[in-house]
Amino acid sequence: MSEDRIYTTDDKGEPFRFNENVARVFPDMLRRSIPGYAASIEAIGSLAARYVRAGTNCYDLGCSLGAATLAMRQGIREPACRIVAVDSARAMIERCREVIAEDDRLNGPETDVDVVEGDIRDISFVNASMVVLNYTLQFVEPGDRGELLRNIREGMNDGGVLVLSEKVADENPEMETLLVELHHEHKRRNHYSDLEIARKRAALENVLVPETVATHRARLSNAGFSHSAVWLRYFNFVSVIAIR
Ligand code: GEK
Repeated sequence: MSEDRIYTTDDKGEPFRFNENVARVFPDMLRRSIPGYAASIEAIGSLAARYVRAGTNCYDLGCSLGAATLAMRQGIREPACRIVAVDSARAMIERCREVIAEDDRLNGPETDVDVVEGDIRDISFVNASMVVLNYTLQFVEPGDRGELLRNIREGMNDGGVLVLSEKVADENPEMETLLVELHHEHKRRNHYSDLEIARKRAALENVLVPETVATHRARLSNAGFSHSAVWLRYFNFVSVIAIR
């Protein structure tokens, strides 16, 4: 796995982008940066086993290199399903296609996967029993998030599951400061320097826009999801499941 050293050298003070440099080191970046990332992927596999129905579609939105897609593929117990993996970053999609082709070769394509380069705001969702937004909604403009969730919900079957994982903000400024500091300590333990942490934070400003857990859950409810629950929280990173 290539090591993420992007902000040791490569800093021109530009906003963060999902380019070739990022795609090359991405698994290492997520593993060292997102507390709870591995747990989110593991749970996506378990939820696929429980919720995905025969002959339905699953969507992995902002699939990056396809980690959640592979977890769903391994978890699905039913026949004739299809996973649609979508990302707008060409560098991610190119590598994701290689990852899926390798999985086809090693494990056989029991569940078909379509890897689509595109914006998740432009996708039509149909006959979906599972939809995953694993740390992706945070990159969508806040004003577009409600409509996206309504579109997703409209394309889901009754009883289908949405997994929404996000970096979140806290309503209370003191708690917010504490959670951010705990996250930065976590990154230091994972061998990011103070300079790398500070540069990455600046690059993500206005690119990754976190909201509170209450805002996310209210939006899910407004979009028509019947109930939701936080199943994972690790500092300022949460994962929510919502049922159609
Ligand atoms: C994982 N889910 O490994 N349309 C399509 N893709 C988008 C959009 C958009 N509007 N906005 C952002 N992306 C993955 C990790 S990473 C999380 C997801 C992170 C894509 C973007 O190109 C990137 O690949 C992904 O969302 C977010 O479980 O980097 O913190």
